[in-house]
Amino acid sequence: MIEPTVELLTVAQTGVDLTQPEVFQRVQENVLLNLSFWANIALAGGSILLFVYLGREIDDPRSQLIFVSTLLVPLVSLSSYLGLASGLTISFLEMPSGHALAGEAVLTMWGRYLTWALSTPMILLALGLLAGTNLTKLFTVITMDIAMCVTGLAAALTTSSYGLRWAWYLVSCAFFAVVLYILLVEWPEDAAVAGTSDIFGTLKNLTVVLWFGYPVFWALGAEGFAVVDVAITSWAYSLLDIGAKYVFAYLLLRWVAAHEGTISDLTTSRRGTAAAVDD
Ligand code: RET
Repeated sequence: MIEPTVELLTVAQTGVDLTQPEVFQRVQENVLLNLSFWANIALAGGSILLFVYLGREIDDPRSQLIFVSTLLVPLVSLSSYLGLASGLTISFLEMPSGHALAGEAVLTMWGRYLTWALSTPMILLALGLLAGTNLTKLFTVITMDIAMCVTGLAAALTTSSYGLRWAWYLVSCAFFAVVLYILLVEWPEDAAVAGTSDIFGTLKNLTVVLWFGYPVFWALGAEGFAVVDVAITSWAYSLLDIGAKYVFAYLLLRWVAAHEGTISDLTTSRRGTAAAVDD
């Protein structure tokens, strides 16, 4: 029953450049979409308070760095969702021929891809520090991850050719493959040496499984094959975000607060190779 309304509010007539107040109004009128933003804003706010509380007594510098990078995740998220809720980082883009919604202007939440370029490196920095990785792997994973987000943004913003949208998508997947390789092959070995295998294993599994959901929903949503409605895609991203960010961050910070000694030993024993970030 709600489908016609959703359609009407997420697909605009072409040739019409919507102003920011108009985009904002469309977001507000699409209750399902708007709720997916505000639920995450509330969650980000609550998480920031909880995380500050969890990290209040952390003294070790490496643990503090894990704490700050983890805290940045909900901080970026709050800003990201405010951008979406205000219509600032949403555009109606006309889809090229070949696309299921060719010729129609589709609501594109490009702000998501942009802010992922800031939040996902923080998740990886925290994970890498936990695994006791070296600077080379940390640099590699973070730059590849940023490249994944920026090329994902390019895929969403390309309106000249349907084929090129998918070309950008594939480039982004190639960067994602490098991130997965480091997460699944390199870091488990480092974590075993560091003595953080248990918690690293849990967080790695959570991360890998949930991160896979993002390219899947991109492909199914309005940006890709358009078999899933924009509001549903937005909720899918919002739910994935809850696991990939808040559950992840909570488990990590709870562990770090209780095992500061393990992280601190890691700094001392690997100084000169892995721990250059503390210098
Ligand atoms: C895109 C589309 C292009 C192909 C690939 C993608 C991957 C996105 C991922 C996003 C993870 C986001 C997280 C956000 C938390 O704040 C850009 C969807 C591979 C993996 C964890």
